[in-house]
Amino acid sequence: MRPSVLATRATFPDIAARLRAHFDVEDNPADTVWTPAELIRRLQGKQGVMSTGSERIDAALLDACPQLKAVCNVGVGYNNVDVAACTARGVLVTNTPDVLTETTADFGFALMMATARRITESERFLRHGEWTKTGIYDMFVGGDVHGATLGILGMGRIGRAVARRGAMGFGMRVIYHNRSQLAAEAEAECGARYVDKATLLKEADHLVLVLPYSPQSHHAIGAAELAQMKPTATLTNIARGGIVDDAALAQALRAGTIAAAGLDVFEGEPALHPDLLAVPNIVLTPHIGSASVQTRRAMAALTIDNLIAALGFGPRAGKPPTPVNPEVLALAR
Ligand code: 8YV
Repeated sequence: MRPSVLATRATFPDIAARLRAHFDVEDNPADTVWTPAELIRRLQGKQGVMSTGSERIDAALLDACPQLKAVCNVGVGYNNVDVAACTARGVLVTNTPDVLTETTADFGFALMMATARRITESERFLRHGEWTKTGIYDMFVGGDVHGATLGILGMGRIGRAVARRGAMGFGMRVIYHNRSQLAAEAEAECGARYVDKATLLKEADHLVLVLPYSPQSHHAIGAAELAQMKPTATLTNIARGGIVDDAALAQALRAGTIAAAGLDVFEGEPALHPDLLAVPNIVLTPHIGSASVQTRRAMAALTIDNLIAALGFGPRAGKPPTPVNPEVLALAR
């Protein structure tokens, strides 16, 4: 009997078609976001799932779906998956690192620049017909990006790619803070210098967040941290909702504690804290950091490679390219 798999969200049909060569596939062409109960119902009897950040894969789901062997998540972040619960039950988890690094770094840089130079705020002004006089000396003056100090919190692959853009493309001084300091060679390669978190907050002209979400990084930037930043500084979050205390950020933007923010991710998305919508000095995008055609296709293809291999098919049978908990594979041998 062919294994059955569930693709929880719509994806590129030509890429998804590869699943049908090996599996009976239930998919979701309407792209509905299922409730946890609906997800469990649809996962009954399935050995694999192609999941996204919209689905919570937790112990309750795993216990209700004991035949599940592989959770292949579209995205480099996998905080929607309880990896320890999966490992304890011998369920393999995979993600999509590397293929999205440069695209997400491009986006982070674009969002940081748009925030520093007030691009969307000034566009709104123009669209509303408010531009009635040319040559106003301080109209939408922002902060420079070139030559400024770029601060990066979290220094994985995407953090390093953002650092390279700042150091090599824009002559920025790049400082970072991370759980662990990079090796000297890695620091030299991306032109960044390690500092403690207090120094990062105090010295950054533009602070970019690129750390994974975990209980330890919840509200890593809240009122106390914002208060340590320069009043001229910007904050850009391309990491995960919940790393920033959105209510505290809205308050800081209103009070002028920092100059501006660029957010691609939010606590409780797709809902937004209403106060964020009420402040002008903010650039808001709907979690599209990895959204280039090439990268979204590469993410889908990698997820499908993982799922096919995880369930023992294809040229990499038993050796999925990007496992999160490879110890499960070792146990299965
Ligand atoms: C995805 C992301 O859009 O890779 C990640 O961690 O946040 C995004 O690239 C998201 O995970 C879709 O599931």
